[in-house]
Amino acid sequence: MERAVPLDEGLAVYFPGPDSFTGEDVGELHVHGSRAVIDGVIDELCRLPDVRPSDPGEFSRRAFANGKLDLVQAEGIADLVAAETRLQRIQAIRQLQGGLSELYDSWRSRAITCLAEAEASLDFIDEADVGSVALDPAKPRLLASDIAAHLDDDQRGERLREGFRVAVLGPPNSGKSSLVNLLARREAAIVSSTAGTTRDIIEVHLNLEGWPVTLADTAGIRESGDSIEREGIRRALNWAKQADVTVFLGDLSTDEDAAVSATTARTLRAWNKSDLGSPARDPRVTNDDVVISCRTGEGIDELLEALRSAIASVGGHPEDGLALTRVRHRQALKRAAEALRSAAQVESTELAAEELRAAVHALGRITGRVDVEDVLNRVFSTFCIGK
Ligand SMILES: Nc1nc2c(ncn2[C@@H]2O[C@H](COP(=O)(O)OP(=O)(O)OP(=O)(O)O)[C@@H](O)[C@H]2O)c(=O)[nH]1
Ligand SMILES: [Mg+2]
Repeated sequence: MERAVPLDEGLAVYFPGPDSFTGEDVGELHVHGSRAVIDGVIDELCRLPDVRPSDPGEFSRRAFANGKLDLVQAEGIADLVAAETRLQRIQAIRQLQGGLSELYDSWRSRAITCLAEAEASLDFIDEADVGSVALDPAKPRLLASDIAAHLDDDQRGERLREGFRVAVLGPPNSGKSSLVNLLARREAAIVSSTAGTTRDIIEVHLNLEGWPVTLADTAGIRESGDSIEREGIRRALNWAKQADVTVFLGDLSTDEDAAVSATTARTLRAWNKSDLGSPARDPRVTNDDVVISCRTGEGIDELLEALRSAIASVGGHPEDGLALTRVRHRQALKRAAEALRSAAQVESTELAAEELRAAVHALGRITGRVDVEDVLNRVFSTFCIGK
């Protein structure tokens, strides 16, 4: 028989409620992080009666149930765990600390005030002093426009959470793959002097001074008889349509005029192979363009700076104000703003009250103030286990 051997040497910490993360009494075991140690400890623990592994997000869900956090803060935790860059971290920690929750709750309480006024005027409808407590339609209208201003943000918070999409487009052989490899600092894409090398989209992830960026190397754009290459070009243009910024990379060593106009996103023009061409005398190069060489590294810092500033101009800065971070919030806010606008318009106070109740409910669902079992299941199931 195998002799009993300890599983690990570790640390046990006891957090008594209600000051623990979940509000309950919590014990933590700190062990060495290898697969074998973790599996061994979990197997042993699960032999005990009433012990089971936690579900994804279960700790945060308990903290929510015990009033330690609201739903928006809980989502802030998930974002903090997933944050890959400094600016993503700043946005997530601000959300965790309750900035967005305060904003949404303040809107909810303004909607409740409107509702109370509408209901009060309904209650006193038969009495002599009707009118003294009537709902002033300017109030829901103003609240709706405050919410609309928050919604009209170019989705900068959501983009920062998800990362900015930057497409590198250009004619075949201009050095798109060379540029992507240089920025990614690895040989992600095949580089060759054969025009039409890249067909599939190759995505690499960059941290551009805190901005999370997905950079895509794409197939060179040209009229092609090859069906696989044509499919690559179709994908390239498609990806670029969804991009926040497009880098158009021209080739100074050829004099072909290669304009790509298929993208709606903001476009940065760069010309590669300055070591072979003479950009100063090239009529295609304008003052706004960046001249680079992937071979010598010339102009690469300048290109990165131009890219960073293009992204910053679509992205804003998480410290400049509270940005909407999730589609879930956006949908609820849209619903609330619509209901508030109707409340300001309808003739009957009864209908106005109905709309205001819908607005209060929609705003309450964001932070989880109202009964939202369906929302809870959706939110917490995206968490990782142990959070
Ligand atoms: N002299 C010089 N050659 C370069 C430079 N950048 C890339 N090249 C060369 O140009 C050729 C094409 O480079 P790629 O990076 O494969 O070009 P691409 O735009 O990805 O080409 P496709 O995938 O075919 O569209 C290769 O032989 C590279 O070594 C540069 O700055 N100077
Ligand atoms: Mg390529």
